[in-house]
Amino acid sequence: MASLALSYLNPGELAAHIAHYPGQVLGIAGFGRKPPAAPTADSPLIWVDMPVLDADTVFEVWTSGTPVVRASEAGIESTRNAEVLYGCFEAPQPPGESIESATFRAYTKIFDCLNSAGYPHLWRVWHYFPHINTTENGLERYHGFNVGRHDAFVAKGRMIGEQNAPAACALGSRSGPIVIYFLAGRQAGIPIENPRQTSAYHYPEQYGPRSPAFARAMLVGAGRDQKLFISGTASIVGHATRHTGDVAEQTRETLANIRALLTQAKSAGFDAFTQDHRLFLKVYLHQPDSLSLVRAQVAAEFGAMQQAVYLQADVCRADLLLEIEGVCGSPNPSPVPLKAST
Ligand code: 3EB
Repeated sequence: MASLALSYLNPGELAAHIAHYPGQVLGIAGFGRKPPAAPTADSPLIWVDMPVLDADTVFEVWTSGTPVVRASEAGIESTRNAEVLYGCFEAPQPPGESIESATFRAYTKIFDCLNSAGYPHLWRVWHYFPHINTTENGLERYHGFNVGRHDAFVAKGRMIGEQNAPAACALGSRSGPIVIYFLAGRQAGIPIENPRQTSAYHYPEQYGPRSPAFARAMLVGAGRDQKLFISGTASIVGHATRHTGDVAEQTRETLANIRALLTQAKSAGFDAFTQDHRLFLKVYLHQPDSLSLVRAQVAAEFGAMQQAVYLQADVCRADLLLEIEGVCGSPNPSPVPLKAST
């Protein structure tokens, strides 16, 4: 996307970034055990209670190449430029309400927001909520989340499958509400599936009564401004978890899945290894003491093109020791000339 770039920043870098791109920050997600001091009132800011493994706080910052317009509707904080809309909100799950119902309400709100704003194509969604592997009302909370998400797609006339599923991830936070942020476009992206894996929306029932509504990756934009969103990726082949209990082998399998997605995206017209493209990764580890091992494997696989942040989280299947998400593209929001030269 011409008008979309990602940075992972520490608090000092965030202040400098905001000063450098006034009016162009689409949104900020802060990760850490403590709510970060709000660096600006000008951009949507959301916080996820999740330990960062090699720092106190990390900010994921989405920046536009052009000025953004801000809105707040039905509790969703959003910003938009000509092509992309960023939104974030906290979906509470009040005592007595199931996660299915809270998720259904949340997704209904997202689709209403996108439809009315005119950015109907959901590209990428991040979800964080506590106790993701805990059983509640007889259903694991991640499975309940999948029921609510699925039912909202159906209720809003978005059939789940290749044309409608966004790239996504869902991770267990330490506390708090369901935190959701997303990117949506005026134009549809190209969904990418992984030939090594069963599409998640075709998972058999053993993984829950409704299958997860997400695509393995989503390719958006054109030319040098393409971006590839890689969903949460783990040690799954077909639909089965591989290498239970072995973090090194799970990492190797996960990296093979990411490689497979880059190859698939290449056949769909994406070239990850040209221009100034970088691979931004968020690596979620179940066990913090696996940090140095996993970090070495990730660096060996992608070398200087990758930049990764390491977080501690519960993954959507209790037998997965890690999950990696990625964004591949140019690190800079394309500067748009303010005036034609005369
Ligand atoms: C989601 O939105 C994505 O089933 O292969 C993360 C990592 C997720 C792996 C998988 C699912 C998987 O539900 C969650």
